[in-house]
Amino acid sequence: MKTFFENVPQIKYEGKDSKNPMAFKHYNKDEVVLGKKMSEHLKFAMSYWHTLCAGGVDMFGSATIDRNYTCKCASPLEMAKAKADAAFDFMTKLGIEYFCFHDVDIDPESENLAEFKANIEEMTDYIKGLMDKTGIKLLWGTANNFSNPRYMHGAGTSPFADAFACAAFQIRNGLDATIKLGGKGYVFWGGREGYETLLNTDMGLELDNMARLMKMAVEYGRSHGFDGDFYIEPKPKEPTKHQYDFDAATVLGFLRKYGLEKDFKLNIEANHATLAGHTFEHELTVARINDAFGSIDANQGDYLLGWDTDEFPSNVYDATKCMIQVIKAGGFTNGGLNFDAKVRRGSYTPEDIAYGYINGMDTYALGLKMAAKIIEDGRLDAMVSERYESYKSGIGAKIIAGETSLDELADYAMSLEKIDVKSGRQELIESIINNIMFS
Ligand code: XLS
Ligand code: NI
Ligand code: NI
Repeated sequence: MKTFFENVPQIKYEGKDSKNPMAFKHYNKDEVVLGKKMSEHLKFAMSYWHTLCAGGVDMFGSATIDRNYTCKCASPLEMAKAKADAAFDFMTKLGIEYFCFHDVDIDPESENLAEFKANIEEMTDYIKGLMDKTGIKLLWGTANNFSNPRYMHGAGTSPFADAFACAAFQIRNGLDATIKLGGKGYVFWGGREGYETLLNTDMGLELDNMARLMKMAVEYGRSHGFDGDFYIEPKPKEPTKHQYDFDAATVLGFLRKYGLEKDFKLNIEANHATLAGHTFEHELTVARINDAFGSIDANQGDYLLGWDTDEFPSNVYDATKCMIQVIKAGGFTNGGLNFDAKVRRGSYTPEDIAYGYINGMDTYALGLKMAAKIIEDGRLDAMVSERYESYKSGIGAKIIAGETSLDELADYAMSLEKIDVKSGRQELIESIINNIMFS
């Protein structure tokens, strides 16, 4: 029988000199880097939505990718099962050990909420069978609380309690599905949780309500055996003009205000970071230094476009800087690298999806190796440590220990004959990094 990914063979590691487009050049899953296998460092996950569902629709044109995984004459449930078969075939061929999904990605079109719930139950039974057969695991689950018209004014932040209740219904299903499939993560990405104009918006009430919904989700999850991490995925804009989960720092403030910081970590997406006017490594660092580093949506944006293009990552510098942060955070625990990435609209063949993943996985394998080289080289860390040398003794050590006062510091400053401020050496550091990466 013809299968969707029939032209995608089992992808193997062939090394950097290989010219075979259907082979890894850098991702060698069992290769040990810094004492751990590459596959354990990277924990790659497939995004169900972009990989199996997105057809390439944009506001100027219809789908370019055929998303039928079996005869169009099949029932919606048979279609959804064929899609799941294609998903597991693809992951097996690529050697991807995890996946992430929204409730609606696996669900056939349903007439009403009761049918939706029954379909999710049947589909998660089916997917569990595929997971048992292949050994592939669930990284995280989530609910799509943004596409349906009932969420036009938001879900958890909707001014309408009925829409809020529907969001709760979908979150309960999403959590049930995640628990059933053994997922260790549950994501909140607030697609419509924001506003267009403050002229019609009670921001305080909306944020309080979002927190109420999250608290209920935590209570439900914890009392039904979910021991993984809840994540918030920050994004500053798109689809709403102003999204409440703007960036990592904003989300941390929200979590602390409502006492949610123990249950929630952050899922940092590269393209969302750049939309917020930050670098990817900035967002990862904010998460890490606040003990909130959880998981990553690995993709990249286009610096010339102001929206979430969700491209497959190919920028090795960014992947290197990302992996330095992952290593510094002690690696992933419940999280991983989810390719929240899609092929361009004109790349409409199933093989293009494989090329996207192969290069994405190779990019992160390179990033991991480069990050390890930079850390093992030690010059960068030494230069950073030296830059803060003045806090290791004298008045600096007193500042760190909290053993001084504004009076003492002011007197100290007045006693100085020469103020000691050294060069930041940015250009030198940049040349050292290139030297390590390309040596
Ligand atoms: C959209 C988000 C979305 C989340 C999951 O911009 O990245 O894909 O990862 O809802
Ligand atoms: Ni994402
Ligand atoms: Ni995104």
